Amino acid sequence: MNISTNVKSTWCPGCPNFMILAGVKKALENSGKKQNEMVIVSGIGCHAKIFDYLNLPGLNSLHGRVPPVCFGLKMGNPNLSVLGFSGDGDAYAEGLEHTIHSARYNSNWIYIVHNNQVFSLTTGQPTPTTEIGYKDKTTPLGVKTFPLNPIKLMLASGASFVARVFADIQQVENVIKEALKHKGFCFIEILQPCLIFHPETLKYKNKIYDLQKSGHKKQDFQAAMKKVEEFDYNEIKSDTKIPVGIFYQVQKPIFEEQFPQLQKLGPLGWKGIKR
Ligand SMILES: Cc1ncc(C[n+]2csc(CCOP(=O)(O)OP(=O)(O)O)c2C)c(N)n1
Repeated sequence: MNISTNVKSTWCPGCPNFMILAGVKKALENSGKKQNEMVIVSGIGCHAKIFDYLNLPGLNSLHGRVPPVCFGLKMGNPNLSVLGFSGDGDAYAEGLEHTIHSARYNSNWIYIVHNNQVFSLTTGQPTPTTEIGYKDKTTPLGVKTFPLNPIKLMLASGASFVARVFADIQQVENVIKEALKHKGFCFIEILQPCLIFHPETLKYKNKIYDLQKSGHKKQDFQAAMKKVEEFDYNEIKSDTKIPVGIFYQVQKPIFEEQFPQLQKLGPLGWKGIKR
């Protein structure tokens, strides 16, 4: 299966979003799923352009509203594999409440957040994960607030699969493959340096280390909470090592599986039901 499109890319040359796209394609094309068994949803921003480059059904939704659209799709047809794509502005600013409740609901879909620690499409304003001191034309005196740690937030909110990877083809492919096997809400953050507005974060590439290779036990909540503390999104210039991989994975009740009427739906979802 080939899920490429002929749409000309408008990402900046060399943008790590190209790596994310390549990793997503590899994972989905080799998933054994048919094109009409998968649905993609995007927010608004540079990340959202991925919608144009994947030949899959879906919705290019509103800024910050990826989770309710994914959740709605899952309610309409629980047989679909649903993947949502957001930016950090999308997921942690405008749409933060949806992100939290998605973790709590544990509906079986995959949320992929391209975190470049700025609002890139609108030319680099700070988001909730931008480091203290970052300056742009809207914040000439520099950011004064400590960044949010989204991994910690997702763990605290009850997510059953919490991962972070760097925008590297292999890492993205591997984590999506694992997420496709998981039953429940999967939160995947991808560290995606923005070469234009936040190029310092490119150094993350040399600071990451693999949680699974280091013996981290992903079913251990306390161990995950401890690992999360190692990188706080503020020390982007220090040599602090950044753990990547699956922080936490457990089986919890899945929202849609608790409704018998949803279990009866065939491949067409509600569309296949005679009323
Ligand atoms: C409701 C709403 N608010 C604000 C905007 C303006 N807007 C468009 S893209 C964008 C930034 C997106 O940043 P992020 O989600 O981090 O994605 P990135 O561009 O960095 O991939 C904003 C604020 C919008 N389109 N809709």
